[in-house]
Amino acid sequence: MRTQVAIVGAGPSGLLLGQLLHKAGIDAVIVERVTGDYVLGRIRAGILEQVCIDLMDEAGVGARMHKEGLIHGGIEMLFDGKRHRVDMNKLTGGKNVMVYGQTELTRDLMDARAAAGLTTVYEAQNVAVHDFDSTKPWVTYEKDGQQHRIDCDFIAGCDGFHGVCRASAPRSAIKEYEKVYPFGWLGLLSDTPPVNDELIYVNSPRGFALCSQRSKTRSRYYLQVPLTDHVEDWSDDAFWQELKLRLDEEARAKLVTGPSLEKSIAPLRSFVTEPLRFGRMFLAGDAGHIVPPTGAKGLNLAATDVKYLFDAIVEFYKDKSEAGIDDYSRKCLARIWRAERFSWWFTQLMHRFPDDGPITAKFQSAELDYLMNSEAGLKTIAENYVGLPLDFGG
Ligand code: RFL
Ligand code: PHB
Repeated sequence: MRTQVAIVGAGPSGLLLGQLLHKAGIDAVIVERVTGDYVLGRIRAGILEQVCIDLMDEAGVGARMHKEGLIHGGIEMLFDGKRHRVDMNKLTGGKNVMVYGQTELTRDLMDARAAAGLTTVYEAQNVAVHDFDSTKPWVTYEKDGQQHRIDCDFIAGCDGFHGVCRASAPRSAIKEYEKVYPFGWLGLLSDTPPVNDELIYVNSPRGFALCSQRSKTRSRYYLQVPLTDHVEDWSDDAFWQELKLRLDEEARAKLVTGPSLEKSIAPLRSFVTEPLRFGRMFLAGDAGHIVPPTGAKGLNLAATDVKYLFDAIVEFYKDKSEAGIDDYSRKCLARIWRAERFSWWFTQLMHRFPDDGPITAKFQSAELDYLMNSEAGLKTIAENYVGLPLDFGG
């Protein structure tokens, strides 16, 4: 098989890139290790920045998102038993975020791809990337016991943190930066009305908690838990009990509990690969970087990588120029490090670190108190949370 762009991975990055390329008349094939249902079963991000919303529109798949997504102009911060609102809309001159689950965004992209009759090879085994240091790279995979080959101009590594593309880059050409946090997030999804109209980020003596949502009738909650905890050890009741202990009086009284639809523990990690380009192979999304979810940046960063990669590929075919692909890594990394910094800072501000003494909790309280009472402090949170503009800093 021959295509212009071989995309490895049918998560949000791969599907969004595939859809944008299709709209621009550029041919792409996606190979994915698992089934489409498996991809849809992974409950992950829930907050879209405007850049991500705009890209869904550019890809022509924004209709359901605009109908069902919930616009949020603020978040609440709970610490020392009191809630404070960050009016992001006012602080950023009218910017908002949207509550729309990664599952829904992925489903919209999958449906559009199927409707356009584009090729996605699900359950592709032993995907391998070849000769990406030449102008004739190729990808192989096995399916139903048969070996297949895709010849292409470019390989897009959209295969997540555990993918094959980054792992295939020469070790001598790659530098990786990593911080693993000493706790995880236990998430619970339930068909119960959210406890609050807006998200509540909680710094409590028992650890971090987050009250999020997917719709007016579906809630997503998270608890900071030790890395040694197993999801099987957390009954729904135990989860709700612990969440209540981390909330304020009003939220405790308002919280509606119910059976979980999904429960899982995610580890927290900051991770960046440099560079993101190896000849004719590019890394995008979680394949190149991971943020702890505290700043809700993972999916949004993936979307901006895709935007930059898409623009560069279009420039290559339409203008016969390699300037865009030559600049891809630098441009992405500038934005990635800004989001990495914010996610790391927000994580250390809001969590209990097992090796830190009581003084750290006091520092956190004092910092939160400062932030909530300073226009500059509030603005710092707001402008990072809604997402820095694409042209920030040049
Ligand atoms: P994905 O979604 O991991 O998709 C990669 C796809 O590549 C496939 N793949 C392969 N295909 C072929 N051959 C191989 N060898 C392959 N290896 C892997 C995988 O099966 C998969 O389908 O990466 P992508 O597309 O870059 O999207 C990134 C986002 O998914 C990610 O940034 C966010 O979900 C991160 N994240 C969260 N972000 C938020 O903003 N808020 C959250 O609440 C949030 N929760 C999470 C998360 C990430 C998690 N992970 C990765 C463990 C919770 C979890 C558990
Ligand atoms: C979510 O709804 O899953 C979510 C929202 C905000 C975050 C992380 C996760 O910071």
